[in-house]
Amino acid sequence: MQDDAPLGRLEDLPADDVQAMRARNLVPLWPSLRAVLPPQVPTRPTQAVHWAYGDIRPLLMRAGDLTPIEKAERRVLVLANPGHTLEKMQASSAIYLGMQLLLPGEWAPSHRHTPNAVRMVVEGEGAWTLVDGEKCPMSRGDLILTPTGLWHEHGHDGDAPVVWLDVLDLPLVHYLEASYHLNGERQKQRPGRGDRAHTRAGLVPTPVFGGDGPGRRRYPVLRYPWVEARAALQSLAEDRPDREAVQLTYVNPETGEDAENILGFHALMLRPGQTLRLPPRSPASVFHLIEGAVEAAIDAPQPRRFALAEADTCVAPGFSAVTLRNARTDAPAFVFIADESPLHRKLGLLEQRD
Ligand code: 1HN
Repeated sequence: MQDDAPLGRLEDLPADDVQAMRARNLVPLWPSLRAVLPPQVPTRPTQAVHWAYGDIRPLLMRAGDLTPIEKAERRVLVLANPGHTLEKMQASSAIYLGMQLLLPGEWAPSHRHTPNAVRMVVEGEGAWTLVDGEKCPMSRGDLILTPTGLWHEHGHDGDAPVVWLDVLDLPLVHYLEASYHLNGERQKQRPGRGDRAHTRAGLVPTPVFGGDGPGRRRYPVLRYPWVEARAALQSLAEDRPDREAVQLTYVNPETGEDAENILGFHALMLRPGQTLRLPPRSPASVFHLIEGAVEAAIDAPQPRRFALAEADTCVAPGFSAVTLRNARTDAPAFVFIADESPLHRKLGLLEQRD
């Protein structure tokens, strides 16, 4: 049978029949079948969109003047994809993005919720996030997890604004009717520097005597310092000049699995002048430029080309090829990538074309 043979339309049916069906909460499938199951490639409301930090920053600082933290809880400008309508506050079908501002001395109170979050620190020093009792200092480029169900609050002991990019799987969890939060008391900080327990790859803390350890935590690493990730990328690039893609994935070092359940996180280095083509894959991807200057070309559904400056963010829908070009020939570029790949892998939907 022809793949896209025309099917009967709603208008082909007597209005009375349609009305009788609808009155009983019944709908004929065939007029809508192609819309929900298009040939070859999914329909993607997600558009390729670029958010320049130069546009966001003044509006975010103004929000800092206009709205005290007590009136916001989290002072965030959401990076909303017009393809989903701005009201939906989503960057892709599963990804939420927001730029959050915390001013010196402010405190964003403790809560926990079902969606998973991460923070990618964009600007400023002296802020921290307390996650499940563990204090995670925030420096530019650090990735900090606040996985589903863990208490988290933010504070700021420094003297200049701190900004970070929030990435959550909120649109998916909300769609699943599973999104809610609980407010809590100010957390007690665990003693020590838990954020430093796993700082050497391949070395994992273990108890010496059975039953004597603190027990395995589902999320043993909550903070991935940028100095470590950047150094690892540079070693990889130097050591493997044959290798086209210099990429690290943020994982749980005790299981080797993705750092969180639903979204995946990666750090990519582009060598000076390098052009890298990422083939079309089913998940949508977010590209946030940590360092350098990069041109991103996204081929579908509409071809778009973005010049990314430091701290800029863009999203590419699934099933689109993305070509990243380091615009500098004298320095590497570093890109943080968030994607929907763990979700697609777990659902058996992960697919690559070409
Ligand atoms: C949230 O908990 C934070 O804790 C930031 O900083 C953004 C967006 C939607 C839902 C929860 C935070 C959020 C959020």
